[in-house]
Amino acid sequence: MTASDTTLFPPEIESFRHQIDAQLEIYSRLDADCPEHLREAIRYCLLAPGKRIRPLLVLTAAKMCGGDLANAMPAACAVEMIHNYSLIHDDLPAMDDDELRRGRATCHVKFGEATAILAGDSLIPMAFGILAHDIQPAEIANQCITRLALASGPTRLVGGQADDLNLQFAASSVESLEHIHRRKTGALLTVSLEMGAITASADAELLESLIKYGRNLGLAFQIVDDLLDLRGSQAKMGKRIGKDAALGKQTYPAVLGEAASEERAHQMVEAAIDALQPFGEQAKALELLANFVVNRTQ
Ligand code: GRG
Repeated sequence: MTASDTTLFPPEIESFRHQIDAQLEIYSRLDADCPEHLREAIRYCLLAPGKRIRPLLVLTAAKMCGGDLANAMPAACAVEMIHNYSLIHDDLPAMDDDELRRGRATCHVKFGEATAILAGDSLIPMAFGILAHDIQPAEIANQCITRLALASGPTRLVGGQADDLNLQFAASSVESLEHIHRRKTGALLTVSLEMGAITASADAELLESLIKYGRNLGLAFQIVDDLLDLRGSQAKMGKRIGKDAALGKQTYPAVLGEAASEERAHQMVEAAIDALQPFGEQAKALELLANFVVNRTQ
């Protein structure tokens, strides 16, 4: 089963998901110098049925800024690769120690820990190589590389994950929770929109409006993730739930309560949609994605 075998969105967005899946399949073929076991692990994770939210944000932003989708597709695949590496490593025994992801055994359960580490490792240079090689012109590729490197590095994705894992930094206020999640969850969502806009050579106003949308969407996404961990369905989510509470982890519902968390997620989505005013009617697809994020059950 690939991501595109499930229907989550209206047809025009589903058609993007099919195109993303097809391109990820091509990018993960890899030549004979890649050991078979490693290739299999990379493809098992990358082609598993994820929602593809980040690549959809890249393509939708590019389209709204009048860009060429073929030039945005490498950025869409690159951010999905970075996201997948982070999931593989997050699931390892040294981190979250999870056995289920996207409805299947996690990478280390299926292929062993060493191969899972290497599959995650592989996806990072693959992502940056694709940006460098497949986006034109070189100046645009360079901007995408710089922004994705920042978003996935030690001050954003990796730093947010490090603080989240470190009980010394256990968040106890909304501010400290947001500081973690702007980096751990928000940075990759926001850079997806940035790269889409950049591949379309968008002006500063459109780029800024997308960044604002991304920041709000990122927080809403995390709040909903926390709520789903509390009351979602494991079958639908395709991963173990109820773990945050079992670990006594500080989450939005733990800090704010369920009702206030839900309200905050809706406020964030409204703020995200509000930020799209410069796009007028063109904003519809991102409005839809924001509403999907807040109402999702998986
Ligand atoms: C290992 C550097 C490093 C970072 C890990 C991925 C991650 C950071 C943590 C996973 C824990 C978690 C619940 C993060 C919050 C939101 C998130 C990234 C959820 C998973 O993303 P989805 O829902 O997944 O888009 P799919 O499978 O649909 O792609």
